[in-house]
Amino acid sequence: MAVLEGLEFGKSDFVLLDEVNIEQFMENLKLRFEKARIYTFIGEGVVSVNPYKQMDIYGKEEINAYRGRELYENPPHLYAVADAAYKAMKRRAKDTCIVVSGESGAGKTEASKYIMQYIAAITNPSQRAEVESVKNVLLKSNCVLEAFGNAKTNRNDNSSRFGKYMDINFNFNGDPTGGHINNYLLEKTSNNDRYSHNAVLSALNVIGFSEEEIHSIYRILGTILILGNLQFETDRESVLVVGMGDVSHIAELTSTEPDNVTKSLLYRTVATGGGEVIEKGHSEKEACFGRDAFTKALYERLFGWIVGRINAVIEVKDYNPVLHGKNTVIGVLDIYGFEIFDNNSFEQFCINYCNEKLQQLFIQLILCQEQDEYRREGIIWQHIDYFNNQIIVDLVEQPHKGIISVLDEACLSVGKVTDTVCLESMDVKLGQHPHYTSRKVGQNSTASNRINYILFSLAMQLTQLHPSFLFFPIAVSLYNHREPYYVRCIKPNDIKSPALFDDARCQHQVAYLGLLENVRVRRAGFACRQAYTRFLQRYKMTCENTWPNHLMGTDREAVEAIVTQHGFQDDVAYGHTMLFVRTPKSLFTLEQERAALVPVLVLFLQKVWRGAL
Ligand code: AOV
Ligand code: MG
Repeated sequence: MAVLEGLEFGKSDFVLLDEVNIEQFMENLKLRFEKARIYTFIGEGVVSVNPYKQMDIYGKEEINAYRGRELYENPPHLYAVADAAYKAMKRRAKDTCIVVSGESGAGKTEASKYIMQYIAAITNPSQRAEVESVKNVLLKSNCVLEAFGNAKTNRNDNSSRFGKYMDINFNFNGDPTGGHINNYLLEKTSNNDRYSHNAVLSALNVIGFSEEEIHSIYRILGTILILGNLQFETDRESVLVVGMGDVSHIAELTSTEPDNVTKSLLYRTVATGGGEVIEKGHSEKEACFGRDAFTKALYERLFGWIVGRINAVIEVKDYNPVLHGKNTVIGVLDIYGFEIFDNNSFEQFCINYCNEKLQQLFIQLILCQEQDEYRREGIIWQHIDYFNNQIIVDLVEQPHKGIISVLDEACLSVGKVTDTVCLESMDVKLGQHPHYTSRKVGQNSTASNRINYILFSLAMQLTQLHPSFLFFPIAVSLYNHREPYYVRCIKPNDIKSPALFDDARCQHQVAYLGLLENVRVRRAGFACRQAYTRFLQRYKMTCENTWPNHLMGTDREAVEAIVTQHGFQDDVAYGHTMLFVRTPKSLFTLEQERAALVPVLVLFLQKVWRGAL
């Protein structure tokens, strides 16, 4: 809980609301946005509203203010969450992950970059060269990945078309030793002019790409660009490429003969019934389809190769557990956000499914984590109701009757199954599902029914189905054992304005992100918790029985003495190893008292040192 902000900026933690209801939540969110306070805590997580303008809150001064401090000691910030994850990793040798979620354009990628920059800034104080180079590569890789993996959409000028899970490995010192990037590429569209050629080139150099490799990248990009623009024409039943100059250019870039290029664009190899292999000419439509598939495959391979190349540079090498201690990890997950366009395709289906899956993980972990901690510490817990989106996830992935399974079946009989047949099969299998609306009905439905939109997207080219997105949910569940920290991003309006807080749009996001339930869970439980030793260390000066040292049997008894002296014994519960405080106000009181005592104490100590006492 931030003690440094006045009430005119609203409540810095939603758990401090007088009452937890949507009106108060929205009022606080709006007030803070209007006062340029874009971050607000919910316990250890942070809600972020995209400011759509540069904020002067990411400098050295802020980094120093958050380094190694407790959450409530500073105003809410991404840095506070990053520091909490870092502390858990360093002090308790915990693997942690920071999950950044929110819809397209809500600010996930920006947030994950600030988090990475913070972690880079607070580590390696001794400036060891090998650690610096790992940090450099990790930071620079963002620029390269964005240049190749982001594109402009209606929703976001710099929209991530790939999901990214970036792991940073640390040694016992808390310094980065390497990392790994998992990418989940969906859309193969880019050459983004947002990134200056020079910036990308310099990033490629820092990462360690050789001149030859960089040259190859540009040659492949050139090929992709020319290929993508190739046109075909039909002349007396045979299909031809329009403009042979382009073909020669592609041949030159790919070091092959023009004949090979035309052949691969206009023909395919088919096995006949008699075991013979023959070449069959494409129709004009088939040639276009082949060209697109080829271009996309080329792009995907290039992207995959670049990620692989970065991984090879940053992977942890020569790790010696005896010398370096346990190898711990902080992961930062930044995926493509939920999106709806006028025309939605299979990509939107995948993107939105991944977001549902992520929300499911949030629900499970937030509740399980709380429940686990209370159980471990012997505290009694009250259950809170929440909307469990498992039902939506089931609609998509249930074996034998979920949407994916219907699509799978259709893929097995490509050529025989039409879009209509596929959609009918879905009607039969899913017609009874409460969140399924048949496409026939769905065409007239409203924006509030998300699944309708997903189903709109199913009139698609089934042959393009790519299974890589299915790995994403599996990969996410692998991180279940990590301690998660959440950044929940909200997009304030659809016109990228720094001044407009669109109430309805924001409220919709607050609802589907489950933020109110999150606050309730946090409040019904205990808003703050601290290990006895740490609590004692910080507040022992506020109680005569514990200052300078307590003579009680255990730290817990000493903590009880402090709590009782300050009169908030009804606001706490004593766990096996930590104190749970229901309302943060109690801690505020202690914090204030401590703040008032520190100067007195400093004066006292100075006198002692000077021998005046
Ligand atoms: P996204 O990652 O959530 O969308 P971005 O992080 O790309 O969204 O943010 C979209 C744009 O909003 C950025 O390009 C910035 O112009 C602006 N923005 C976001 N956060 C900040 C910030 N903290 N300060 C200033 N401007 C910001 V997508 O990748 O589309 O789901 O697939
Ligand atoms: Mg993004």
